[in-house]
Amino acid sequence: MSSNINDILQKRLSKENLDKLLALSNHKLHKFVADSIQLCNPDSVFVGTDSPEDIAYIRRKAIELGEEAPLNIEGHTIHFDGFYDQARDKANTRYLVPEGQSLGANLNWMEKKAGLDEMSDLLKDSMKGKEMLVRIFCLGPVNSPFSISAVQLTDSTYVAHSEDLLYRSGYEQFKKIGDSPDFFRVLHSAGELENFVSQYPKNRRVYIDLEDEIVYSVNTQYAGNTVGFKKLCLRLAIRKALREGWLSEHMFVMGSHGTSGRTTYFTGAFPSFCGKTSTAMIPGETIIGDDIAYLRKIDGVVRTVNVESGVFGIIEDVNAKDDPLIFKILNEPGEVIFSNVLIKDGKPYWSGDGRAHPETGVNFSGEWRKGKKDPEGKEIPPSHKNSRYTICLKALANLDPKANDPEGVEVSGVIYGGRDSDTWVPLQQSFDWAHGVITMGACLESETTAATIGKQGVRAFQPMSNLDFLSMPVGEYIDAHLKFGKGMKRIPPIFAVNYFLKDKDGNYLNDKKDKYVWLKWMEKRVHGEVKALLAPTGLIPLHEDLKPLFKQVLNKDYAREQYDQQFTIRIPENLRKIDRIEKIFREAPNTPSIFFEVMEQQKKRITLAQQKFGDNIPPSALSVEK
Ligand code: SPV
Ligand code: MN
Repeated sequence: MSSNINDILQKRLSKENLDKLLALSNHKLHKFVADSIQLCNPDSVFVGTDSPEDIAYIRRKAIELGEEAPLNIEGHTIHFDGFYDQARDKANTRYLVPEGQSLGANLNWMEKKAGLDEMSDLLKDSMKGKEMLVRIFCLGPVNSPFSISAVQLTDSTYVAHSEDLLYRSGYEQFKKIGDSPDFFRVLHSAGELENFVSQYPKNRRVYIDLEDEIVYSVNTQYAGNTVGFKKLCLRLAIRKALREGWLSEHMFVMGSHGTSGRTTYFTGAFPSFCGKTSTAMIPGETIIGDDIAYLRKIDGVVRTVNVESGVFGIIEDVNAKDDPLIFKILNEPGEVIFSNVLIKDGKPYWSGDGRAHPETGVNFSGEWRKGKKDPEGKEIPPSHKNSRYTICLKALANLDPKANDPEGVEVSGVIYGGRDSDTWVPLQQSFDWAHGVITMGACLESETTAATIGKQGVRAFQPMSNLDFLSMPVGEYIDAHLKFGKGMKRIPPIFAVNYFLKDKDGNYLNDKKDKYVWLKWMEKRVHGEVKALLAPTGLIPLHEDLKPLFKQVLNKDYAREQYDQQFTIRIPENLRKIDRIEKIFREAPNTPSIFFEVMEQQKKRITLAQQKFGDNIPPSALSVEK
């Protein structure tokens, strides 16, 4: 350790905290902490180990300092983010790129030196009067080929507490990496607080230094901008994965339970608010994770782990009927952080909870009463649309027994899904890996939602549901997926689902629970137990296979007319989609040529089918695959 670093740490840390830090003999870690102390100037520094006492300290401090308040049920707390700090801030989240390099026109980036200068100004003395919390986590299970160590420095007890629920403790794991420089770093300050929320959201900045693998975040508390190991380190992991030949994805991991006791594991990529968590939580199935997965090819098969150990879930519409398992956790003793819901007499309420709501209370706007307007004159709802709950996965009764397996689980199928009201059928399978990667993953589009700041309901390009987090030109990212498909002993089939298809009058064509059936069909398909129809866009289920599944899973009669309406191939819409996506990739740098070849083949198939059958092709016109 250089004497300067040593001096700072000796001077600014108590003996107990210094001992905990120095037990990790890693120069880069010590330098990161010392540099950050000098910049942010905290009054004190707390170093957390994996011990229950250290974790309890953070939980206690969150309440003492007012970032969280206890609710009536034991272990439940409420945290509010600022009125203008309720979602991921895409516009102010930028990559820092060394001089002379470029990330192209589609990613939000700036020159590194200018970004670091701006960050230094914003972070300067930002922790004065506060304690800096040093927390060490492990992304992925510990002792695993997937493990990545990660360090968070923050002045927010809410952020540190959330991370204790969402990630595996990694202090002991960190000892194993010794002096290795291979770990992610996150520095966050909520900035000045007023009424426990960041006071200057206009100065909110989230910068990701790709070269040094450091995330900086300031003047914000919303977890998507501050819990560095979620989407911010996902961006670092995407690049690390590209360098090392694996994949880092915005995906759930779940087990579907088929006949004779088998478990078939799927990963699924859906943009926020498009059914990702509810698919991972389908009753009767088991969950491994609901947001971020690492995928590696090990001995020729694809294996995956959940990067996280908890859920930061959307609470809207979580109720006893639709999400019984989560609803139960939200209503019984145990650790839960509610954010941005309505509180009245120590009880949380949110839209779609199935309960009668009080007309007054406290919410993300402060004291609230029905009819209260925001400064723009818009009525403020009782709970914010993006209000959330944070829980540990281990609280869930349906947690898969392999959730923490260091070897991960074998991926038997990959699912892509977006919010698409007019184009894709509810369910189809690709012809092969490249066809799935290109025409399903890379072609994913989704209508925008409340998970990010901005207008909702606008169709947007969403490749692999990962666009918001891409840290490289999209063509290179797709190329990484294509390369990943090479040299596999067992290639997982790729599926595309669409839970949001509407008829011409704007009515949804499917019930929320139809996804239970789609999953069962995919599970059977993986094992070669059902046939499929050959559509120009992919392989679609037969009515005769879906009908008994609807009966068995949902006790519903699935009429042939419903099926015909849902699974009619909409030709002009599919062709327009291809044109939109092709244009994007033509303008993006480094798209592999196979991308355009596969898109051309798809276009040709669709056009030929159009000549033969017209603009809307019912499944009855299609033949069964050979
Ligand atoms: C999402 O919006 O996709 C989330 C929540 O999972 S966060 O990314 O943390 O905002
Ligand atoms: Mn997500």
